[in-house]
Amino acid sequence: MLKGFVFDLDGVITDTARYHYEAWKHVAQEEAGITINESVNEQLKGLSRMDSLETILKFGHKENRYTDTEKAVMASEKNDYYLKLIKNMTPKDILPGMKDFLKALHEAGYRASIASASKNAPTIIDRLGLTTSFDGIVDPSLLKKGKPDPEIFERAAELLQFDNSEVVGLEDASAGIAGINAAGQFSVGIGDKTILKDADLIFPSTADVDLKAIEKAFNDQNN
Ligand code: G16
Ligand code: MG
Repeated sequence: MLKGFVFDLDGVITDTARYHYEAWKHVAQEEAGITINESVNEQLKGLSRMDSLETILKFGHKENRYTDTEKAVMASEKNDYYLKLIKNMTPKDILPGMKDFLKALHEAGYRASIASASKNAPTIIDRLGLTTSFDGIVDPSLLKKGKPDPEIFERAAELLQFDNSEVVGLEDASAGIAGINAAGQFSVGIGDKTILKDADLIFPSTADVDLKAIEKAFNDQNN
């Protein structure tokens, strides 16, 4: 029986990718002389802060140039810059349709949690005015592996005290869909159907996400 929903944050609830991009662009240029572009930014989606930095250094052919301490300084500089950018976020930054979707699922008696790789997820959820919409937020610093590993999605279901078979996971990245599937949860992809082809159900955008359609697809698969 369907009982709860596990949400990715960036690309599902709000668009933080543009702020991550702006912050990394600044730090990569200033600290390492690396000019990143949109296609590098695409690869950073869903990656942890440190994995993002490693990806950028590799792109600039500087993966062996810096000590762990230097890398930690760069990552923390990026975060300081990022935190300044997200300070201006407001409930207006919730992606289209998601506020209504959250309202509908609560009215129907479901519970929800957040499975985001971001250590800043609680701050962002607060800025968006959505703190009471979620019954839990996974702490990514406690995880052994990032997406596509299922761990973060399993923890998010545990926070709700539901079994993986009782929750739906929503994601905009293919690594996230792989993680949801590996956790044994029903996967909902938001975005391009060729990229998210492994999802159990796909909506082209957040504005299209529909509770009734999810319930129907979930029940069809489980009956
Ligand atoms: C998000 C972003 C990633 C970012 C990661 C860590 O993940 O997609 O680009 O690197 O969080 O963020 P922070 O530096 O704030 O800890 P998700 O899982 O919400 O898509
Ligand atoms: Mg995402």
